[in-house]
Amino acid sequence: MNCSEMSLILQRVREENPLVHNITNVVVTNFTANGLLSLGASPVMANASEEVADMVGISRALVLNIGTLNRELVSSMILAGKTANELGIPVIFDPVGAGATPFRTEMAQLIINEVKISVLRGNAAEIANVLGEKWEIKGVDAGEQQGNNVELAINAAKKLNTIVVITGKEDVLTTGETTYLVSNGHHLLTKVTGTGCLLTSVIGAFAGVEKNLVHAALSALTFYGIAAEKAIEKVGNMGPGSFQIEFLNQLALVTSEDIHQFASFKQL
Ligand code: ATP
Ligand code: TZP
Ligand code: MG
Ligand code: MG
Repeated sequence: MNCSEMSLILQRVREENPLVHNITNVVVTNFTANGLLSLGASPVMANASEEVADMVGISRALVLNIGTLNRELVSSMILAGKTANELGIPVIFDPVGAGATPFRTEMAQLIINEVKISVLRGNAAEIANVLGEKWEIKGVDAGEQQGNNVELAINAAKKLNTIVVITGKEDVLTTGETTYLVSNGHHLLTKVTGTGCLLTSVIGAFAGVEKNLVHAALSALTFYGIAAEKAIEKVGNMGPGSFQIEFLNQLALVTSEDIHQFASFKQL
């Protein structure tokens, strides 16, 4: 895939304003909705089991996020996910905090067993714990443990039969056969809560307009990292608060030219 193709997908998100149905956590709900709006997509948050099947039926992508889960919410996620599968709507899953508690790990694994996931996105510890490897995780943040993220992602993609994205200093995207590395981004993203969750929803928006989900996810990762770099250029070292606001601005401002100039990705 090349920068022109990436730019076209971004343009289509902005033209088509795909409705993205999010069943997400209470920490990041507002940030996620504003980030999707800034990008040019349409967010909707709907959790009730009485309405999730109807809502996913009018949406272009479904994003599931277990950041502040409970049993009722997990039931809604499974119902929405199964409906999305029947309708051919992509399902993007963020197993926030998998491994931090046994409940989280079990519920993440249950969702993956019940719903066909199109793209699984998490930090390295979350993806490892979903696979049953007990990596150290500090709440919802990747712990200090280091491993080979490329190997881990390929392993996960093969075992779970889905596209896997592991984010960090470099992002890994793999089908198990084809693997890309994206190095756009900035470490201040880790100092603003919800930047991982919003990225998962941004992948949903791109998947809502582009059937090739590897191209959709790769474009989303590159675009997102460039938005962070442009935000830093504006706010310098003013700190995470200013960065958060400018990052939201930049989601609306990244252009095709920026993608051609700044994209930093490679196929392995
Ligand atoms: P965590 O809770 O461990 O921070 P997360 O779910 O918030 O995980 P991240 O891995 O932080 O997700 O990814 C969110 C965004 O931040 C991605 O675009 C990723 O590329 C970027 N990112 C994360 N760490 C770094 C880093 N050290 N340098 C540059 N970009 C980073
Ligand atoms: N606690 C439960 S969910 C959540 C926190 C702090 C937000 C996590 O967001 P992200 O995108 O993984 O940093
Ligand atoms: Mg984070
Ligand atoms: Mg996260």
